[in-house]
Amino acid sequence: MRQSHQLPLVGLLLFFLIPSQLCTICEVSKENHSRLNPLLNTMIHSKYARGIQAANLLLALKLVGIQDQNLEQQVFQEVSDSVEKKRSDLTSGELALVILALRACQNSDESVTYFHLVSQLEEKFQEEIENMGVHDGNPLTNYYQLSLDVLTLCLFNGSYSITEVKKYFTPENKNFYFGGQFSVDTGAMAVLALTCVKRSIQNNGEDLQDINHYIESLVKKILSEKKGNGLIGNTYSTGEAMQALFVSSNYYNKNEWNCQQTLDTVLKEISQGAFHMPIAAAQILPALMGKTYLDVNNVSSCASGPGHLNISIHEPIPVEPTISSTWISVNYTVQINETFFTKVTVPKGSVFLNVMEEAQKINQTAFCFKYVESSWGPYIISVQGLEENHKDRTYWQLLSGGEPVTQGVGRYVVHNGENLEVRWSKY
Ligand code: B12
Ligand SMILES: *[C@@H]1O[C@H](CO)[C@@H](O)[C@H](O)[C@H]1NC(C)=O
Ligand SMILES: *[C@@H]1O[C@H](CO)[C@@H](O)[C@H](O)[C@H]1NC(C)=O
Ligand SMILES: *[C@@H]1O[C@H](CO)[C@@H](O)[C@H](O)[C@H]1NC(C)=O
Ligand SMILES: *[C@@H]1O[C@H](CO)[C@@H](O)[C@H](O)[C@H]1NC(C)=O
Ligand SMILES: *[C@@H]1O[C@H](CO)[C@@H](O)[C@H](O)[C@H]1NC(C)=O
Ligand SMILES: *[C@@H]1O[C@H](CO)[C@@H](O)[C@H](O)[C@H]1NC(C)=O
Ligand SMILES: *[C@@H]1O[C@H](CO)[C@@H](O)[C@H](O)[C@H]1NC(C)=O
Repeated sequence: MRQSHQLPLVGLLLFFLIPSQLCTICEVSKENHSRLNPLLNTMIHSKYARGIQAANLLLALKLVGIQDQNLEQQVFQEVSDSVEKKRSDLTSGELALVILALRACQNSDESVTYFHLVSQLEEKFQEEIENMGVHDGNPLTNYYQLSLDVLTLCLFNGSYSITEVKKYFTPENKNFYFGGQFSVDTGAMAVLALTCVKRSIQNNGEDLQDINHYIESLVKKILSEKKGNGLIGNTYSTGEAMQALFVSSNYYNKNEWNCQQTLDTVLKEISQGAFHMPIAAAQILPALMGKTYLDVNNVSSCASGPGHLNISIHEPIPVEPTISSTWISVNYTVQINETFFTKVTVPKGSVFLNVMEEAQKINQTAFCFKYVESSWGPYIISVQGLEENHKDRTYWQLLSGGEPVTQGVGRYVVHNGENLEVRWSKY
């Protein structure tokens, strides 16, 4: 009786005690390293990287072991400056990224100067938790950032409560979804955070079992977003999903994920210019070199050596302006409770933003809008004077043919006859 009850448990324990070396990591082979050059060029020539974008770049470059002192100094300066300028304004996830970037691949004795940043992160994480307590479970920011917080606190000896992690990171939590759609980026970041937490748990108690269960369930959700071509979620979540799958390979079967296929598709997308934005390049690069954010506090894993990226920096391939003298026409709709529609004519090669600008010229009342610059480019904050509101979880969603687009207004290239829409939505 006792035995039959215990045997499966022992099996379960053995299963979860299998060392992390089991990780199946597929990475771009040495012969194919040159295919990463477009990413590196984009990152290295982004001279005007600011704040969070700079932090993402520095983190990625350190992880893949690129030694370019000048660049590192430049990005380092950007990160430090932005911390000095607006430390108290930084969101929790911004601060977490800054810490990850500054401390990545550094011996812990060099990092004494950053100690106060970690304690500030502890406070900001608590503020997120408090906000969830009084605002219907909504954090100040989002779960992508809360995951970055836990990951960073866990990696750099910050204090956080496992009980709170267990309470707030249940896979069913609504914050893993935007408008009913599972956010692969968010789930992947949570898997990285929970994996760090799992590794830090000393005894084999209930905590370990629960965290294991969360990881398993999130991994399942991530894998269920795998597309026929191997992308996971979309082009821009695939890098982070790969990182999550690298560190969680004992939670799924080999035949559930063909890493090589994912890699091949990403390489194809690189050659087609899909990662021509520094932050997009920075988010995909570590995974392609077999690295994850869990490696940042492991100096020997970061240190460059044979087999590491041998970089050849070229001048960036000029992106020939595709704007031509051919004109195309698209339908443009603003959807609130009412529908506002117009037909817009723009030069071939125009982006979503150009269409919105043209529409605004046609009818200022119906189509006026505002945007702010962010690490991913222009972000639409208001249309017709109606402003997004974090407390109500409202935002302006971008769609084409009724489907959400995977790029912002500054990057999404429009096609002749397309039905574009900005929709007042909730997440
Ligand atoms: C949370 C989130 C959102 C939230 C932001 C509000 C909130 N509550 O935080 C919501 C749901 C509103 C959102 C909306 C959109 N998002 Co979003 N979002 C994210 C996510 C998961 C985390 C961002 C974050 O907090 N990063 C950490 C902090 C520290 O960095 P940050 O730069 O300060 O973060 C801010 C910006 O990223 C900004 N933001 C969020 N999404 C987008 C998208 C664009 C195009 C821009 C310019 C800015 C922006 O909001 C963040 C919080 O202030 C990322 C995933 C990722 N891999 O980065 C996707 C991500 C950035 N979003 C993406 C997209 C496509 C969108 C939408 C265009 C989707 C759509 N079809 O409508 C819209 C933006 C439309 C607009 N108004 O311009 C893509 C961008 C890909 C690309 N190549 O441009 C990402 C990478 C997800 C993905 N894999 O598709 N998003
Ligand atoms: C965290 O603390 C442990 C033990 O207290 C120490 O061995 C480890 O080096 C520390 N890690 C960092 C990144 O400071
Ligand atoms: C290099 O990439 C190509 C195309 O993705 C692939 O077919 C080939 O096997 C790769 N080479 C190696 C050595 O992995
Ligand atoms: C650090 O990285 C090295 C090289 O990748 C690896 O062998 C080692 O197991 C890692 N150590 C930890 C604690 O993860
Ligand atoms: C890096 O590239 C240079 C020139 O392309 C070559 O001479 C050198 O041997 C390469 N180093 C490694 C470690 O592959
Ligand atoms: C849309 O209509 C609903 C129900 O009539 C109303 O409560 C809401 O305020 C309207 N929203 C906007 C943005 O006009
Ligand atoms: C602009 O749009 C508003 C709202 O649909 C409409 O009432 C107005 O007549 C339009 N103005 C012009 C000049 O078309
Ligand atoms: C665009 O709008 C026009 C009406 O002005 C409509 O006839 C056409 O079918 C729409 N285009 C598409 C692709 O739906």
